[in-house]
Amino acid sequence: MSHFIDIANHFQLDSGAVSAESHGDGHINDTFLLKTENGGNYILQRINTSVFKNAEALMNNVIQVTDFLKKKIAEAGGDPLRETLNVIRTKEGDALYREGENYWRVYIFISDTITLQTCENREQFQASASAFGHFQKLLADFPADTLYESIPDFHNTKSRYLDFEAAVAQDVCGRAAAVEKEIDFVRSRKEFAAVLVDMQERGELPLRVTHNDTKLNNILFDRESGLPLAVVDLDTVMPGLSVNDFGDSIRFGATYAAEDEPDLDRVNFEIALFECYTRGFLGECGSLMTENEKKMLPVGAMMMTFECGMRFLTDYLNGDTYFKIHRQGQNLDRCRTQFKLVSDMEKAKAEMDRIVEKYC
Ligand code: ADP
Ligand code: GN1
Ligand code: MG
Repeated sequence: MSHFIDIANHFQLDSGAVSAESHGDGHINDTFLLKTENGGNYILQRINTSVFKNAEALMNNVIQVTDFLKKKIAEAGGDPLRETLNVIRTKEGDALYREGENYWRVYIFISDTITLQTCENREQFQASASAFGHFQKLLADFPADTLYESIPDFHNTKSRYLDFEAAVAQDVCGRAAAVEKEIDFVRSRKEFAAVLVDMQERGELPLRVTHNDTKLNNILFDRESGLPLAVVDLDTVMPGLSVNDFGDSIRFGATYAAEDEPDLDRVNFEIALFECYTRGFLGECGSLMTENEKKMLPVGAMMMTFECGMRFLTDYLNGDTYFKIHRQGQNLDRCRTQFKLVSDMEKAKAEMDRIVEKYC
């Protein structure tokens, strides 16, 4: 504890740090709620440098993006201190504090908010869609070429497939034999994995500045109004496909089950939630999207769900080195929920197409 406080005191806080408690349910960074003598609240994060190889370039992205968003929020009469992340610098004026191999950063804690680990109702999910759609719209004229690619090939499902095959071949933990069913599930969709990447390479889908990690718990909802207040976790903002931002929200939120629910009978793709999200997302940024983008939204949902399941399986085979786990087998459970959702979506594809058409 005192170590975290020492780290925190390198930043320009309102007064001395007094406590740092583990906070949130992110799978990547180490996040702490930091409190100070004067009652100040901050988020202290240790950046996961095995995932983000260049913490300095990453923070440069975050600063550029948040400065840009703050201007837009202020122009619209919003509160830039609550509606996006605000970086607190070190006493030397840097965006990061480096301690050996570790890189730390501090944000203003956006108080009186909640994060949801599963969707509770349709209205809430539709509101989250508007928030991510609005985020996409705000970044429509952000200069994409100034962004560093914080994780190369992040949503390149073709290279994700190769990573998966490498993990099966190496089988470092001897786990492959017991997950043959899941391995076959991925292999039988090898061609599908290429669909969106190929379209982008052929120029049929445009690259935009996207969030790339649009799960529900990366939105802070105002505790009082229940409405989305801020989109957080901006580490993966970089050029990407709008259909993937849409799709990643669907994979996490269009079910009432948790991402790691072990009982697959409880994991169902909810078409009504898909419809709410489609309505909210297209309502905000549909006018910016091309016909191909709109048409491929259901494929985006299937692709992100498939990709995430494949990534969880790959990590399980590799010995759980990427996604944080809190119990044995958690990445395999996460993989299975995703594959159950993919199967459901495959059956519901015609209905998803019809819904998208309705809101275009
Ligand atoms: P990870 O990359 O590990 O997912 P996040 O940046 O998403 O880390 O942070 C983890 C959680 O911490 C978020 O889901 C959210 O609940 C909370 N959080 C992050 N930033 C803030 C903030 N500025 N104010 C309040 N809560 C925050
Ligand atoms: C990670 O950081 P977090 O927990 O918001 C991951 C996403 C996955 C998600 C699965 C940088 O998101 O890509 O979809 O877990 N983020 C990174 O829940 O890999
Ligand atoms: Mg997160």
